[in-house]
Amino acid sequence: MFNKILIANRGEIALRIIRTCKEMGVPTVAVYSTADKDSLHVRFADEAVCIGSHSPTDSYLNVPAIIAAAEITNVDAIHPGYGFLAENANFSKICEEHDIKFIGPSAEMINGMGDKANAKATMKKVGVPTIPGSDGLLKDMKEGKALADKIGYPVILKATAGGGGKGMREIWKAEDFEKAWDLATNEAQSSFGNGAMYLEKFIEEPKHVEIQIIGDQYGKAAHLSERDCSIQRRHQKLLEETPSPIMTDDLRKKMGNAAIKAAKAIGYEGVGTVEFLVDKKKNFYFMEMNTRIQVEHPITEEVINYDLIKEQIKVAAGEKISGKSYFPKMHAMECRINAEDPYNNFQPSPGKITSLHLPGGHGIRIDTHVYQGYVIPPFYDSMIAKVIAVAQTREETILTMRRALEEFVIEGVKTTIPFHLKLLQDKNFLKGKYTTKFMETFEM
Ligand code: MV4
Repeated sequence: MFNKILIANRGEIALRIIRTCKEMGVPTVAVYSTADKDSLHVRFADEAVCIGSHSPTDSYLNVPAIIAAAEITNVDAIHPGYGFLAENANFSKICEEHDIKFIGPSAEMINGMGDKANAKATMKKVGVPTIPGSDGLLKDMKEGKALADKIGYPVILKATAGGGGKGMREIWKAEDFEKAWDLATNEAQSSFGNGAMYLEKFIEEPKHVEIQIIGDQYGKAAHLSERDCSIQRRHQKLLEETPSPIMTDDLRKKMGNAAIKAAKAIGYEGVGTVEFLVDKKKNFYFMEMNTRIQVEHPITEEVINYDLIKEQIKVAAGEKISGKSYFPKMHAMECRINAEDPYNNFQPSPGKITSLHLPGGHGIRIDTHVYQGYVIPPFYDSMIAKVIAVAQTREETILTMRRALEEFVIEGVKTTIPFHLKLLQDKNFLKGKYTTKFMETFEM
């Protein structure tokens, strides 16, 4: 096991990692920006090092400062959490060059999956279902248009360097192709410095269902069932649940096995997520692979009784996994509580939390770094808490979640709590009938 772990992150995920490290008897080092000097991750870690100003590029993305903090404190591993440097191949490589274990995959693996057309080609080669479309990258607009005419509209252009919806354009008719091509390539070029595109048939009103996986350093891999993440707004997830309302035992086995095949094909090490789109006929297609621990990991932990961070650290330290997969015994849901105003286009609402009462009781887990008097800085993402409800059935989970959200008192900032309470009353949501288009028509 590691002697000491540095956590290159902030907020609730830094706390989440510190808590597991404590249980494992592994000392921790927090790094923090000047804006985070009063944060709980700084207080809960055994040591803390200030690495720069409030600006992420100066602190949580500042590789030389983080490596310097790691060397000074003599850690032998770095946990990147999610966001920031978690999927930065260069950072993974620099850690390796400094003999510090990056708790996550190698630079090659991150690059291989970070290039979306390459990831798709890798999956197609080993027999994981992919969406019909171009064979790799498109040479030019003309090639794309000819292919779109052949496979039929609607189609979607995707930036190979993309993800999170940037550099992506739906195209519904041939005459719109050229304009969409220009918009997508320009956006990808300016966002990622890479305008390369691939093309797919557009799947209408899909579900976003992802499979959690874990792989060890010896070629073993297992799946840990699915999460339904279809409730998103502008590619930001708001609520996730497991099992997915559309899941069947048969579909879970098929998707789970596809995800294991994906992991084994690339010799995946660590925890990861294989994202799929599921169409109306329950055909599923590989979309992307995330090579990090994700925000919504707790719902999986709750339904299979498994500490994903602990297992992630263990495989990074070279421990073996049994290779058996896990199937849900419970139902769980996560509501992301963001400091945003749901009545005003989800505008960020940073500032001081003047009053706070967190819910609790049976079936409720709260992952948060905030406390009464805490000032939410405007420089980072607006998620301030995750309310996770777990119960035997979906119906009971919804009742527990509603009860918890009603108990939640927070003053001084606006939050997404009223949105969640409304969502949990929506007729279609209650029936489990929702796709990635759900939020486009949802009215507060
Ligand atoms: C798609 C799609 C429909 N058809 N691909 C969105 C982000 C990126 N990871 C892929 N995305 C999509 N790819 C085909 N061929 C629809 C989306 C999509 C989406 C996917 C998952 C969750 C929310 C979404 C919202 C809009 C579009």
